[in-house]
Amino acid sequence: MAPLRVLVTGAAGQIGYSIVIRIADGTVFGKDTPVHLVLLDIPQCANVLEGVVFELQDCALPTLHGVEAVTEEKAAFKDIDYAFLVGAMPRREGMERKDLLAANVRIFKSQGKALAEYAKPSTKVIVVGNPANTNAFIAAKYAAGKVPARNFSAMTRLDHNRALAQVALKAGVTVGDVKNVIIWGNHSSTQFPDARHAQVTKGGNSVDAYTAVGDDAFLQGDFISTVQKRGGVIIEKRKLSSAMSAAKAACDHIHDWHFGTQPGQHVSMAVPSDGSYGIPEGLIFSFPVTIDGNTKEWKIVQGLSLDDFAKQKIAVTTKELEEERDDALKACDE
Ligand code: NAX
Repeated sequence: MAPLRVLVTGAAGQIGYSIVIRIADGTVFGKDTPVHLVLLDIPQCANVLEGVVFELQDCALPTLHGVEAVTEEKAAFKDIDYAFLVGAMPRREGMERKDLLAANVRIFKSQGKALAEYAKPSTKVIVVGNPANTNAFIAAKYAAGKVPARNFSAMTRLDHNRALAQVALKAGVTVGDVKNVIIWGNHSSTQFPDARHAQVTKGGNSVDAYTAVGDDAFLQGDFISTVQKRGGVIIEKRKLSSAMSAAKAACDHIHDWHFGTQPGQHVSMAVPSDGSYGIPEGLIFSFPVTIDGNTKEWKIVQGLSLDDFAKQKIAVTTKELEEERDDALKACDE
């Protein structure tokens, strides 16, 4: 079997350091699937990247058939099957939101073009670098005609995993007993973590999360704000942003895209909207999705009921994403 060619950008960074081992050791694509890892970062990080390559070699992993460090997009994107786009321009002190967006538009425009020019048309892309949804939108725009938009996604799986954990803690079960929470919208503080359709296995029975938790005020209050603000709390405590949990979530996302979701389960993934739930078409919006492991195609879960509370929350995150998209499109032309 030819090894899967997997690109990680920003591989000299902190998420990069936690992600590469899980891809290389078979956690993401299985213990029987050989992988060739391509690590991209900016030229100033070439030495750090080389250190990561050496460490991966020193891990002596049978699934890792090759690993290379590159600092140019052409070499990075050539013939890849999967891309973890983690690298992005971080917000520096005094930087306006508009400047940050413009810097990231430049990066993801260039990477979108590189995907179109060098990658396999079947390449599947997860964007982790922030603002993740809008970065994915820009990359997809510039890869159009070669890599279909539905092969682009942004990560909200960390928010999804945080939501599972919060429900489990409150219901007094382990996280494996909770499924089908939903993150709607943007990977930002406007996201809507929704437990209305979640299920919990308790005492051998499957019950809805509202029954299992028995505290509606929590699920419509602290639960939502805890998940929305978790990233900030981690920075406050660790003085660094989430890395271990972000890397694990990115690996969960691609694992499920590659192997499919479990029967009766959905996961949250930001994907181009097809108009479902009234979300404008093309917006990269986090939805509940199921994935067929044979075709590797995702489908947005249809027919979930949304009450006024949910509709209002979804409207807020939709508006934010539309504004981000419009600002990014303006920056594309500048
Ligand atoms: P780090 O600053 O540790 O690493 C980022 C790396 O990207 C650096 O090594 C940098 O040199 C590299 N880089 C910058 N521009 C690049 C380019 N054009 N091509 C290739 N590499 C480039 O950040 P880290 O903590 O690893 O976070 C990475 C990104 O993930 C950030 O944008 C962060 O905001 C975002 N996050 C997204 C999350 C999500 O749920 N979607 C959660 C975690 C994380 O905050």
